[in-house]
Amino acid sequence: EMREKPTVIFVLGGPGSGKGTQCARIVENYGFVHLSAGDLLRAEVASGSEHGVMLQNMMKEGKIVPAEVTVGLLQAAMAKSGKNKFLIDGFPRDEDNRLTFERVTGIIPEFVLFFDCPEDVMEKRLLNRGEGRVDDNVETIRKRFKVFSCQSVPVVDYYERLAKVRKVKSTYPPDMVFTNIKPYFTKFLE
Ligand code: UP5
Ligand code: MG
Repeated sequence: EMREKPTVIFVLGGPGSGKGTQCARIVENYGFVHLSAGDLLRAEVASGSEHGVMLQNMMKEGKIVPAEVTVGLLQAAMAKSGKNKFLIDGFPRDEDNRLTFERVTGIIPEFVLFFDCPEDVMEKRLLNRGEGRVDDNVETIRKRFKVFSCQSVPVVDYYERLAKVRKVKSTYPPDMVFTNIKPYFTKFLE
């Protein structure tokens, strides 16, 4: 039996722009599976895998880990879910991530949901998050901002040229941000 190619939506935006917060709402309302690349990497570190120490050190510096690792984790999580509609949160973060995902999975995203938020707002949110993440300190947050603007924004620009970016301002309260996202998902109502 032929299996349909999965539907993938990439969810991008700076550190603390609200990707995880809004993905949880999209999952509740539109039946997507939420795959946060960062969460998968943190789970890999916690599991004590062979790459764990290297991954933890790179994340502590705000660096983008090798694409093969992230794509491998995403692919495994997609297969394991048994589902066919995915929100891939915080990925692809650079050109190599994007090309590796495309080459390995053959999947082209339906669109890119992009959260637009100024750095001062994101920095305050991250410093108040209180989940004990190794990268939620002022020094690492500023490195993450730099990596985001130098390496991730060009990926957003690439999809912008393909008219695939759906941009939402995420400085408003979470309910209001979600209201502004909904129109992009009406076609996925079950
Ligand atoms: N909050 C959220 N929305 C709010 C709103 N509208 N108003 C007020 N407060 C709001 O939100 C952050 C905080 O803000 C929370 O306390 C929330 O309650 C509040 P959250 O939804 O968690 O924001 P998010 O955008 O998900 O922030 P996150 O820190 O997760 O984003 P990053 O992109 O920095 O982190 P990620 O986990 O994706 O990646 C971490 C690291 O992993 C990277 O730096 C990198 O080193 C590595 N990585 C890779 O190498 N490759 C990958 O593909 C992915 C990650
Ligand atoms: Mg997140």
